[in-house]
This record gives sequence, structure tokens and C-alpha cells, in this order.
Amino acid sequence: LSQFTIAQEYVPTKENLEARQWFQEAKFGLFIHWGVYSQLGDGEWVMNNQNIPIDAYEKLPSFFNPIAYDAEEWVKMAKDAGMKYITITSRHHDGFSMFDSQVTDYNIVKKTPYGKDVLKQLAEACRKADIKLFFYYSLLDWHNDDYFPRGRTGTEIDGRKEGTWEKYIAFMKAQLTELLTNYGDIAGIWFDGHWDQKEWDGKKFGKLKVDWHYDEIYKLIHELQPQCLIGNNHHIAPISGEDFQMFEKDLPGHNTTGWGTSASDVGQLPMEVCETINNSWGFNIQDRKHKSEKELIQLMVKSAGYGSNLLLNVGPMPNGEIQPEHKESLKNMGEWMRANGETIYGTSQGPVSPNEEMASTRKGKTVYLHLFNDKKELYFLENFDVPFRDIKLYNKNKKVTHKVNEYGLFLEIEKEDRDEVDTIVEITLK
Ligand code: JFZ
Repeated sequence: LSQFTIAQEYVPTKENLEARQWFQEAKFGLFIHWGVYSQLGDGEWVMNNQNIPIDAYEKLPSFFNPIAYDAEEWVKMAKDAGMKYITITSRHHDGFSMFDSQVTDYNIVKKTPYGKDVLKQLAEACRKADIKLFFYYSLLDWHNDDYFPRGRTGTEIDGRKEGTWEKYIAFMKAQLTELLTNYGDIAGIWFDGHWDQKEWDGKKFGKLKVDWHYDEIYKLIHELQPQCLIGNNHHIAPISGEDFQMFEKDLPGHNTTGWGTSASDVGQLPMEVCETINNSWGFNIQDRKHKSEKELIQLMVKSAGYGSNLLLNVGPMPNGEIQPEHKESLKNMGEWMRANGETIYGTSQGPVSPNEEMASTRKGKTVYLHLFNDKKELYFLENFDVPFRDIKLYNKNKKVTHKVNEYGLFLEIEKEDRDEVDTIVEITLK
């Protein structure tokens, strides 16, 4: 019989394809890394980085009490920033569930004085405000004995016994079922930690050491909620069953981090770039590397220039408030989006590939050219051979002086028209 067995090819449902379309048009979302680790102010990897034994780390939930947490305020902040969705850590590598789970007591309701499900509150606030919600879910776990064989990280952590991999897979399925049953419509699941089970020689990743059972897990998710978009931060080309491709701290096809992607890894799925506002995902009191408004906006514009979304992260403080610097950054982006969002939302990749000086987006017959260098007067668009009717400054009733020759298109931007962050030029195509 085996010769007639055909590998099951993933065919997305109609609901799923519609959700992908929505996702591709959304362009901007909020990433939230929040957990009991936030209390130590040293990022979400603190358990691993400081080799904190299980019994010591387990003290953290006992005083996690975010009295200032206001889900509606978080959602309003995201919405005012121009964001269309939120992706929050339901369970990070420390293995602590930030939601009411029946399959482990190691969760926010059972183990903290706060005693409430923060995801539930966020889900309700999102629904009211028409913001979509994604759950980040870690495949790797530094707390669960059944996460065995251990991966490349967390091996130094004391206090764990050996367990059974198949039980761990069943545990994840049970938790994902909870997440996709008790919180209404969930826009997506954002997996992370795949790479933990890859061989590692200190420099390069090698073969995968375990079976993650993605076929079963992805099928379960799509059966529970067909529209739920699956992404996996595995840093390889998309796997069958996934609905979008994410790029951590790198633009699609770039590899400045060392674990990024090559051009050949970029697939055909909707894309999402994720990045931090400072240099940390989880709350970090020593991080002073806050990106400027200019850097953040240009990053979003470049992402859109690849046809990708930007998922921009905040690491809320242990009391439930968002760091003031992060709030400020988001407020500034919101202002910019209110003025220029038309050139980002609902667009696709434009005819000029993003580089340090420019990016382009496109909607129908309109190309939005985004120019980042306000010191420059003459811009040259090599090989620009798209027939056009008109070139003017976006939102200003002023034509742009230009010239076409066999090499491409030349634009002249007068000093008074240049914007420090982004000078937007609107090209109407024929
Ligand atoms: C992962 C997480 O480890 C991190 O805490 C955060 O949630 C981020 C969004 O995603 O970051 C990675 C991903 C891959 C590697 C290291 C960190 N890697 O390949 O070693």
C-alpha cells in the first residue's frame, strides 16, 4: 500500500487565505515579551544566561504581581501607534505559562499572587478595539523535564530530570488547544525555539536532532482555527503548513545577525520582520540602545519595501507598565503613520528594491518612493523602466523635476522639500 501513499501537501483554506491577505495589508504590529523574568530586568534569557537553577527560578512567580497592568491601555497604545495586531509571549523559554493552563501548574493563575490570566484580559481588550491577537509559543523549554533530549541551551540549568519527548509533544498540543479554544479568534501562532534542537559546533548550525511533529501540530491548529496563521522563527525556508515567514532582527534575505536568511530561503508566503526598540526583547534595565525615531520609521518603511510587516517589540516592566521610552517611540511612529500610513498600509513591494537610501511601495497605479538621505539633491534610480505619467511630492501639490535616460531615472529634490526621516515621492504609473 505504501507506494500509493502520497505526502500530504498543505492546502490553506479560504479563511486562511483571507487572513493572509489581511496580514499582508496590516504592515505593522506590536510584539510583547512579558513574563516572570521581567522582574529581574535582565532580559528573557536570564535563566539561561545566569544559570539559575529551577528551584531558584521558581521563586519568581511567587511575587509576580503586575498591579498596573491595564490591557485596554496596552491595546490603545498599539492602536495609536498605527499597529493592527499584537503578538504576545504566552510561554517563553523559561516554560512559565502566562495563561490559565490545565496541563501544568506552572502558570500565572496558579503560581502568582496576581492570580489572573493576562492573556484573557488582552484578548478581550483586542476584540473590543478590533486589534488582532497572535500568541508567541516557545517550542523549547528550560523547565519541563519532558523537554528531553535537552537542546543546546539550558543544559547548564540544575534541577531537571530526564523525561519523554513524546509526552512533551502531547503537552504542547494540549496547551495549543487551550490557547485556541479559550481566547476567541486567534490570528496566529508564532513559534520559536526550533533552532535549540539543531546540532551546534559553536559557530554553525547542523542537523536537527528531534522530530517536532510539525505536521500534527500545524494540522491541529488549522483544524481548531482555520484562519490562524502559523509562523515559526526557525530561520530556514518555510515548512509545509506554515502561513507566513518571519525574519528576526533582519530584513528578508539579509543576514547581519549570523542566523538570518539568504535570498534563497525567502519563500512565497506573507512576511514579517521583528525587531526591538532598544536591544532587548524582555525588560532590561541596563539597555540604553534605544533606536531613534528615524531608525524605527525607516526600518518599517524598508520592511514594507520588501512587502513585509514590521513587528516591533516592547518589554513591559514587572508592574505591567510599558517603559516610558518605548511608549514615546510608539507615539512618534503613530504620528508619522497618521500622516503617511497611506503609503504603507495595503501596499505591496514597489519596483525599487530597498537599500540604505531608499525603498518603494506600491498600491495599484501608484508607486511611493521613500527617500532617506536628506543631504542628497539628486537621486538616481538605476534601470527604472516602468512607464509613468507623473511624479510629485506626496501630500504636497508639487511636481518633482526628473529626467529619464538609458540608465534610469533621475530625480531632483530641492532642499526645502527634503524630510529628515523620509521624503515621499508619488509616481503615478501609466
Ligand atoms: C528568539 C528568542 O530566543 C528570543 O528570546 C526572542 O523571543 C526572539 C524574538 O526570538 O531569538 C533567538 C532566535 C534564534 C537564536 C537565538 C535567539 N539562535 O538561532 O541562536
